[in-house]
Amino acid sequence: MSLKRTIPPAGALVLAAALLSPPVSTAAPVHSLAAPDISLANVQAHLNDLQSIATANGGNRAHGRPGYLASVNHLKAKLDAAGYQTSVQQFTSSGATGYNLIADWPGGDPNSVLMLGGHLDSVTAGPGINDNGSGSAGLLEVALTVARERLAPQKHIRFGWWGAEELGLIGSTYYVNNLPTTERSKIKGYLNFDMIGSPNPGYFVYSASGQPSGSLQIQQVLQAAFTVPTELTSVGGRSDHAAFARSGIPVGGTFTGAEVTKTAAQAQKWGGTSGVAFDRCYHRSCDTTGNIDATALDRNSDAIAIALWNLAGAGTPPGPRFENPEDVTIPDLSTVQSPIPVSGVSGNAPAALAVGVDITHTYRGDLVIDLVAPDGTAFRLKDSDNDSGDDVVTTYTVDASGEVANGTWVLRVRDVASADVGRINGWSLQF
Ligand code: DPN
Ligand code: ZN
Ligand code: CA
Repeated sequence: MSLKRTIPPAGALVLAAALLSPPVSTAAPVHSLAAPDISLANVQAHLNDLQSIATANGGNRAHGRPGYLASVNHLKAKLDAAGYQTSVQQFTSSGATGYNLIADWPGGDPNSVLMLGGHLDSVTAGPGINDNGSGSAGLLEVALTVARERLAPQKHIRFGWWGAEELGLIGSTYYVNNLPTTERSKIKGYLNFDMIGSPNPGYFVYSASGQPSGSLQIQQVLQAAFTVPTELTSVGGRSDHAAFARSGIPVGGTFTGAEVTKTAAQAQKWGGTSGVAFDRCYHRSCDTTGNIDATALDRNSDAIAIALWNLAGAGTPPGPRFENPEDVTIPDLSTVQSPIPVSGVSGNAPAALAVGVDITHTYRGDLVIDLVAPDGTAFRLKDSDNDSGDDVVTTYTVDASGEVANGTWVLRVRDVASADVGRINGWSLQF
């Protein structure tokens, strides 16, 4: 509800503070969950690459076979080009050299690491496109998206692609067991993605039950990342999160099902075929690019990004927002102000204080607009000029990092020329 006032005589200095009703301040502790969409086409392209690597190397990407190291080198090149710090960790298993690929995204708190991973090796029977080209490709595309977005999260982000999972979680166990205790304690969470594109998919999230404390948050973030209903599953020791869990690191992950058959109830809620395995080609030669459900792959790839963006503190949660919605008339050749009292914000204002201004005017070139900090420091938002357009409806960004946040901020509007008038409809401060 706006209150109109009589316009005082022209030339009068008007300090028409809109104090008839107290300014409304609305704190908005809403966190930005906005993770970017992960391109399904790009994930599928990574799967095609892995299929080609298998085809060119005897039909598989298994530990100790050339298709495995070719897979590592392929991913490493993409990650290096995107700005990751990569390393290849070697180990020996069953008389053959195995490799873990580790990729660190520069930045973030080195003492607080969020790690995401999955195994890159296949069984010898086939190319391992769902198991686990799918998790590997989803993770790769999320990593490349982090780079494209120049993400600067609170936590340090690290990805791992494990070798020799199919021989008994060899690579991931080697990695965890060879981390110095202090490095292990820096890892605040590990998310595992092993089989995320099953052709007759289920939507499973690793249950936090029986896992280290802190796992429940990961479980809940992953559950919330899906628009389809999910079921909790106890993956137990069947994938690479197990070594992390044994070290007390919170773990979680997603899974679209392997050799187990889909029930009628599951087919009801997820579609697909009941009485048939989630993945009929599990550990078989037919685990090719034809063995992927694109929707499941898409949803799970997006879920990886949503979990990362949330758990890494990536979306900068906006600070509180304050506004004064009261109308203040702007007579000719006058100065008017509208206050916003700010309280409950600790420390200084941000370097990008967003000042939303909504002014109706018949000739905005008349207006000089300042934001005045509680201590009287004025920030010029707009000067007068010959701009004959009307109204000023915009958001200015002010570096107010030198100003204490709490106190009364003022929008000061000066009309410097005759013949055109207007009013402040309202304004806001987003900390
Ligand atoms: N660990 C998987 C494999 O590589 O065979 C299968 C699996 C994944 C089973 C996740 C249960 C849960
Ligand atoms: Zn697997
Ligand atoms: Ca005027």
